[in-house]
Amino acid sequence: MRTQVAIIGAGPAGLLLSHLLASDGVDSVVIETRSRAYVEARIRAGILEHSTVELLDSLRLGHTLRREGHEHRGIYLQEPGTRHHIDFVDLVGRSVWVYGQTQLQRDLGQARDAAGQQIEYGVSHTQLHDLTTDSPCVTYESEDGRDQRLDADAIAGCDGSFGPSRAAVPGSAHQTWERVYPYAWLGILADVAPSTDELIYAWHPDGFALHSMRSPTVSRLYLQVPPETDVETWSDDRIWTALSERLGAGIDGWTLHAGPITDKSVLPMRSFLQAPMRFGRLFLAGDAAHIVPPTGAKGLNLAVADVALLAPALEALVRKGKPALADGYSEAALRRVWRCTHFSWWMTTMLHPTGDPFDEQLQLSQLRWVCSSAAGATGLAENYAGLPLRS
Ligand code: FAS
Ligand code: PHB
Repeated sequence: MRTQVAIIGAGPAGLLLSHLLASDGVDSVVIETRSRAYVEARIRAGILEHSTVELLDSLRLGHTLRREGHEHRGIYLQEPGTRHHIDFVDLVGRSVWVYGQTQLQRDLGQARDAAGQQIEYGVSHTQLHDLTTDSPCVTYESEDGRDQRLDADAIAGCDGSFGPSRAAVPGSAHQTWERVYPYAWLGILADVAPSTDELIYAWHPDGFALHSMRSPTVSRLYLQVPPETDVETWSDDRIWTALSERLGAGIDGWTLHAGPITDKSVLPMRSFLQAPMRFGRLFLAGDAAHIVPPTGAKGLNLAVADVALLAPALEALVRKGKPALADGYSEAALRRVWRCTHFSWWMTTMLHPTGDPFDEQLQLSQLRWVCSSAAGATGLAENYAGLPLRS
């Protein structure tokens, strides 16, 4: 087969990129190792930045989001006894939307179906070849067991943190940065109405807790646990007790409503970045190039920002033979990636106690400054609600 852009990975980055390329008249083929059902069922991100929603609206992909999603003005930051609302709309005029990645994945899949996009699910043995030529290709085994070769003008590595694209860049041609945090998140999905109107990020001496949600009847909550935690050691009762203590400590008149837990998992916390995000005709986007801890709700939104930059660069390269945008892609993408990497690290290290008394006083001082200073609150709001895509 031949196409203009071979896209590896049918997650948010890969599907949105194929949509953006098609709107620019560029053909692509998407190959995905998992089944469509698996990809669409993965429970991951829950917050869409202002810029992400604006982009989806501009592509006429925001209808279901605006019908089923929930716009939030801000978040609550909390320490025992004090819950403080940070109002992004008042501070920076931008809101965020609660809309699960599973729902966005479904919307993108339906839009690509309607456009007749070729997506091959269930592939294996994906390999990238001839990346430093103008005729790279991807070989793989299709679901029916046949060996395939996909020739392209460019390859988009949208295959996440464990895909082959990142590793296809020779060690001599890239630099990586990594920070592994000494804690993880235990996340639950529960069939119970949220006990809050907007997200609560709570610092507590026992550990961080986050109250998010997916709908008026489904809550999404997380609590800090040791990094190697076995999720089976946390019974439902133990989870609700810990969440209730960490989210409710000293908050008079507030209680956390418990309910049936329908999903439970432990999410490790790390920051990772590989640069440059390009090697020859291979371009990396999304988790294939960078990982952020979920505290800042940036992972999915960064993947969107990457492909919003990559699509016009690939259009200029493969349709018009103009390489300038493609040559500038990595540097432009990395400016936002490092900004979001810092913000995610800052939110994470501010809110997760490590048992070090000095660190904990610094965390509380920082939290109290953000909650009491317009400058501090505006800094958080600007980063959490998201900078304009072309910033
Ligand atoms: P993805 O990982 O979503 O997609 C990559 C795709 O490539 C996958 O479907 C994979 O199967 C496929 N692939 C891999 N190897 C392949 C191969 N060899 N051949 C073909 N295909 C291959 N972000 C937030 O903003 N907020 C959150 O709350 C949040 N929570 C998260 C919770 C969890 C448990 C995880 C794992 C991540 C979370 N994230 C969160 C981050 C997450 O949402 C990612 O940022 C987002 O999925 C990135 O999208 P992609 O770059 O498309 O990568
Ligand atoms: C979620 O709803 O899954 C979520 C929200 C905000 C975060 C992380 C996860 O910072």
